[in-house]
Amino acid sequence: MARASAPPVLLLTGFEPFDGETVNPSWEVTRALQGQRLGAAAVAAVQLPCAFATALPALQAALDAHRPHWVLALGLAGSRSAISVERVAVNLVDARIPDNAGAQPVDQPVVDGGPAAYFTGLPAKAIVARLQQVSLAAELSHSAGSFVCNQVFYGLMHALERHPGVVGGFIHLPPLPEQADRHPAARPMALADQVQGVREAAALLVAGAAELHRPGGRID
Ligand code: PCA
Repeated sequence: MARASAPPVLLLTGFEPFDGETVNPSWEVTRALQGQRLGAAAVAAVQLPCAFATALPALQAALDAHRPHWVLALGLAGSRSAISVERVAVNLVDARIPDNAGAQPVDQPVVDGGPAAYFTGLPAKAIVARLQQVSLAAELSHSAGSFVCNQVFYGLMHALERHPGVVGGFIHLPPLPEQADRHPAARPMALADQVQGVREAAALLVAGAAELHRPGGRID
């Protein structure tokens, strides 16, 4: 008997805790959504190591294993008070602190000979507008930094060059309330709100929502 065909996969990745912390909202959100249906998609959740040498091999293994139609990579931005949809990944690694394996590479490319940058495949402004509509703190971001998150974002967009039709991007999340002491400059966001924000973003991605071409840049 023919089996119903499996639903297309949305690969959701989150990072393990880093910098001596015991929790990372990106993994808490990712695992909360594991196995759920988001519109047409089934969510596959994968944890990535916060280590330059192993993060991209782990991402590639997840791409090979799940053959997703969509990829949403998440990370913590400890200084931010809003869900930040990243627009640009740069071909640069410059680590301010050591990663979880003790490596602290400085001024290296993510991909030797790769282009200087990639733009996100997400409808970034449409996602920010939707999150704000449902009263979640959300913003566009023009830099994902130069640590492991930017490396994964760049490596993801580089890998997707070879997979036309697969759409992906990166979103940074603010700290959780239990991380407030470690991140005094940021306004934390409850896990339930972060999960809701990522669900909304993923739903737009899976639905193929168009980008909103309205002003959203910065002058600073
Ligand atoms: N945030 C770090 C790496 C892992 C994470 O969750 C970053 O922004 O690079």
